[in-house]
Amino acid sequence: MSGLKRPLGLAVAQLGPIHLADTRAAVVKRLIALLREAHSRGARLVVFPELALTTFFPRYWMEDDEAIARFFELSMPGPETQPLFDLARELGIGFYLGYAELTGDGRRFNTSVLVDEAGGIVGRYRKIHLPGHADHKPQAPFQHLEKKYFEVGNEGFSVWPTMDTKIGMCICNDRRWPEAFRVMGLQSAEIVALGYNTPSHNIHWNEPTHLRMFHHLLSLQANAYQNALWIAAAAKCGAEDGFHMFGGSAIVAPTGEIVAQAQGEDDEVIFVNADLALGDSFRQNVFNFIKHRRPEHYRLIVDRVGAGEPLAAGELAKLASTFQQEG
Ligand code: CDT
Repeated sequence: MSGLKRPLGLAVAQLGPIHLADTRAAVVKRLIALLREAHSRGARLVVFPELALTTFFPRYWMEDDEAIARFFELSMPGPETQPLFDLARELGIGFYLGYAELTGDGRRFNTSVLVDEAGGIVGRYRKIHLPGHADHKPQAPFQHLEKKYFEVGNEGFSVWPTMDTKIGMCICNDRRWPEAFRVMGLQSAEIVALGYNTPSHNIHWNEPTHLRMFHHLLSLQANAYQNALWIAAAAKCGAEDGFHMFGGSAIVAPTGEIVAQAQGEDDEVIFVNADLALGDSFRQNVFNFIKHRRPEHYRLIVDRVGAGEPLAAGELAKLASTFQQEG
């Protein structure tokens, strides 16, 4: 007897580097080994990283459509990923997998899927907060071309009732935006799965290296606590062809505490027998949304994109007075 009220075996499968020369088949073999390990440790759900099938290709400037297309999947599962889905069904374990999606009509998204214990896709998320740039920066040590290679996701931040819980998904840079987690919290998410690839060096400004890891963990811990949910975050990390990305894969409880963290920068499974009921007391007390939220005073969050001038006295109150509460 575990003594936990609603236990769910939750694993994160961190990936070490994937180099340009690595084949899909070799990567899927690694994913399969990690899935087996997660299952042997009691996981019902395992979270793989963002763009888990290839190297983090947005670091490379490419103009040729064919060169770009080789990093994308035309179907999920496809011939190379089918064995992962087959094994998940055989073992009865669900997973989150990030990949580059090329749609039938030629659109490109940075996507993740949620697969249930029967091996079926129950959810799809297309990354909304795309960092980086779309232009070539020849002076930079590497590129971060997510704005060139992907469209902004068009399906919102959904939450899927599955595996006796409610699971939301987001991808990498999304974790820095509280709005993403609040939208999922408002749909009663109990777990948010997320994969990431975070370069250790920020090409946009001279950010001190130690802040990169600090802000990663800070974002996970704050968003888990403020929305009373579990976050399972999986890195792809280490040096891919010499370009380093940090690890720090973690499972964070609704208390905001890190309850498991990867030790290195290679393939590694971390696991927690998560009590889904742990979020209940937060949801019933300090973060009892229906009781305490004041959305009439949050109007600027959706009305404004960038930071603007302070509003004149009375303007905020006027905005609040026109707020329409849902029925
Ligand atoms: N993959 C991804 O979203 N990475 C970003 C790096 C931002 S620096 C341009 C992240 O937020 O971790």
